[in-house]
Amino acid sequence: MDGSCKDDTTSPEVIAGDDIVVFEGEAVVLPTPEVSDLCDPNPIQFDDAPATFPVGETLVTFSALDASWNLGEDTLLVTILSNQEAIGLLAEFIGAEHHRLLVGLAAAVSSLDRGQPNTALNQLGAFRNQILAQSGKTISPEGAAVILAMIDRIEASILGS
Ligand SMILES: [Ca+2]
Repeated sequence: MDGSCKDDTTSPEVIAGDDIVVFEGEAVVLPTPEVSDLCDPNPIQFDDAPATFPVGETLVTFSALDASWNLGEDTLLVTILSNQEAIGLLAEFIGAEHHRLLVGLAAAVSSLDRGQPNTALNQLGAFRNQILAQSGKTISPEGAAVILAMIDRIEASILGS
């Protein structure tokens, strides 16, 4: 440390990283924050992330404490979407003009609301078949590919939650 660090009054700089949005059955992988300090090469780091994140928004604070007890902080927001909200995003993507397709998604949401994930998975499977049948017809192949990938992700989330 050089002379200017005899009386360090500058807090460590903490950069938490980007906010996170995942579905409820998916893992939350928090980034390693970037921490630097003008004087202390190795500030003590900690955060207040819960062991498991509830559905909804959780603000996580990353902190760094240097050898002179200066505290630096930064936050990021973790948003956990319920599987019903995930299906809602898919419905939004598909669009109201395909209202006949959306019936199957609404049924899956109702099943999840009633606590019947296996029924919801069956309904999503039927929905997948509808999308496959409409690919290249009322839905472009590119659009169908995006929808099918989202169905895969939602099914995995339901199985994981
Ligand atoms: Ca410092």
